[in-house]
Amino acid sequence: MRTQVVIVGAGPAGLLLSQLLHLGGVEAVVLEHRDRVYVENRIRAGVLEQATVRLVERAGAGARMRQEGLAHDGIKLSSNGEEFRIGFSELVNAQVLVYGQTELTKDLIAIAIARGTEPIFEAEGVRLQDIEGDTPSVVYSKGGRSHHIDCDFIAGCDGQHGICRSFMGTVQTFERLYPFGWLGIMADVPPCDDELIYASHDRGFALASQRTRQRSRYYLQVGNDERLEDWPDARIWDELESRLGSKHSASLTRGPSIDKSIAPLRSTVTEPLRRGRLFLVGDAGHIVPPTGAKGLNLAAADAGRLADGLIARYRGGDLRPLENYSDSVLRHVWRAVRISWWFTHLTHRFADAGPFDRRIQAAEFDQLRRSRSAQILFAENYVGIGRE
Ligand code: FAS
Ligand code: PHB
Repeated sequence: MRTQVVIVGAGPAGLLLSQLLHLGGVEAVVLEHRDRVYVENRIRAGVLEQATVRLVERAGAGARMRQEGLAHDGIKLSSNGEEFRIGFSELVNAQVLVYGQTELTKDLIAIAIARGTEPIFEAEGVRLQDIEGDTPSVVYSKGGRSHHIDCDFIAGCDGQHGICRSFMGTVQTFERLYPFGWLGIMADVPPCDDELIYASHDRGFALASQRTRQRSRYYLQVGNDERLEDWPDARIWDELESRLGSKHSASLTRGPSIDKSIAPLRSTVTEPLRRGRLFLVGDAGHIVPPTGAKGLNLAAADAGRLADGLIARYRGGDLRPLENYSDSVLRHVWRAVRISWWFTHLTHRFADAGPFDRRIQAAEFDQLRRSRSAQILFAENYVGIGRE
């Protein structure tokens, strides 16, 4: 088999890249080691920046997103129950769209099937060959048969646990592990507020998010040693009520969880993001804590940049966008890593933080509450530094 680009991974990065390339006249094959049901039901992110919305629409997959996505003009921040709002529209004339990554994945797979570019699911044992040469190739097996694909380029879109990073040879890895994780719960109950609430509390961080007006998504900061079985629904609802503050006690509708998980928080960046004909895209190249809602949006931005570079190369032979891929993506990634690191430090409880650190956190919250220019900077960072 021969194609122009092999894409490893059918998450948002791989699926978006595949459709943008297809529309740009570049042939691609997507290899995914899970089955379609698993991929379409993975619960992850929920906030799309405007740049991401534009890329999904450019890929022709934006109809349901536009119809069902919830436009948000601002978010609320709370410190020990004292709450204030940061209005994106009035501060920076921008919004974000609340639309589950799960739904976005379904939309991208549906459009791929409609265009005859469906990913190859349950592709196992993916291995990359000759990525430094002019004739790279990818081998995999499916249903007991092995397959070989000759190609020009390989996009490693296989996420934080993927294999493509292991073919990058000598790289620099920058890592910050956080001493806590997020316990996430999904429930078919109305959200406690019409906007997202990021709550910093002496007991720990909490986030009130949503998927629809009838489906809520909440998170609690928990220790890295915490186990899901120690968190029955009732304990989660009680802790959310404590951390979100009494203002939301009446509006915090409880109900049975339809999904519950604990994910560790960390920042990781791999440099460079290219080796010969192999490019790392999205989580395969960088991970950020979900505090700033950047992970999915970074993956989409990477996919857009690589698509533009590959289309330019095939259309007219201009290699400069491809040559600039790693540096331009890393500039954007480090800005998002800093924002996510800063917002995590502002809102979470660190066990080794003493009274001095907590006063600094309180002073930072106070400046954000009082200073319009601090709120403008926050809003610019949250709604998306987009693509320069
Ligand atoms: P993905 O991990 O989404 O996709 C990689 C794909 O590659 C997967 O389908 C995987 O099955 C496949 N794959 C892996 N190895 C393979 C192999 N060897 N061969 C073939 N295929 C392979 N971001 C936010 O903004 N907000 C959040 O709230 C948030 N919550 C998250 C919760 C969890 C538990 C996790 C893990 C991440 C979360 N993220 C969140 C980040 C997340 O949304 C990612 O940024 C986003 O999924 C990145 O998309 P991709 O780069 O496509 O990687
Ligand atoms: C979510 O709804 O999953 C979500 C929203 C905002 C974040 C993280 C996760 O910062």
